[in-house]
Amino acid sequence: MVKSLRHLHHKMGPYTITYFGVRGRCGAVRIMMADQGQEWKEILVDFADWMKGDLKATCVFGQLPKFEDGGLVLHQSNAILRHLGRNHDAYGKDGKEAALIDMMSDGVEDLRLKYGKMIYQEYDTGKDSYIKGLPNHLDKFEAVMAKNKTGFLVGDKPSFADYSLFEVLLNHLVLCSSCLDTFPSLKSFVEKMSARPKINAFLDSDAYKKLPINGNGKQ
Ligand code: 6SG
Repeated sequence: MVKSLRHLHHKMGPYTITYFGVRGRCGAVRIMMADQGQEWKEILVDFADWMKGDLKATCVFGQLPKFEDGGLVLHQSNAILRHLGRNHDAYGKDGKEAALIDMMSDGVEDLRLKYGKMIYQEYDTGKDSYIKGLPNHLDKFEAVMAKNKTGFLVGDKPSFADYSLFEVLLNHLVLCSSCLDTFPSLKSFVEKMSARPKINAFLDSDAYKKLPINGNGKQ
């Protein structure tokens, strides 16, 4: 009995995500866990339940996602990505690579925040100018990707920053399907990441496809 329970626990993996039924701040976390061969438990929270406030009161910053690794409870999506990076050797081979990965992750976060502001606050009035200005942000990632030549931002295997960039680029391709046409290294990065067998299977799953990108239905 103990043995089979352990087996079940092992199969589930030690991870649990508690989040709204969107990709949002968990998109990259889920893709990373899938690519690292992890299984995880999903607790989907609907907004009416969230509004009751009980769960919110237990969240460190009053927000989701909440992530559990056994007894460790984490909030903040980028802290979750970093934790997975440490657990699965996706945080560089040394301190210098880790620092560069942090830098690129913060660059992705800046883009994510601009994207979120446009989606949630100014979709109708700001979408066109956002798309117009996009090359000025994407070219920075293109330059790093082209310079490194391995197909990843830093080092020669995917780090948590690559999963985060990949996911934000997928969202941007939905916003504007031609946005990578002038960025060959980013285009090839997205193609290669999408073709990694575990990512490919995850992106093809109902669990992924049923979730909207954003909480307000805009994309
Ligand atoms: C919203 O912003 O999904 N968490 C969000 N909102 C609820 O009461 N820096 C951290 C991080 O990286 C940001 C956390 C993030 O982890 S994510 C949160 O907890 C709160 O503040 C975006 C998202 N939105 C969808 C959504 C469903 C219910 C609340 C948010 C309906 C749709 C939008 C508002 C109401 Fe909605």
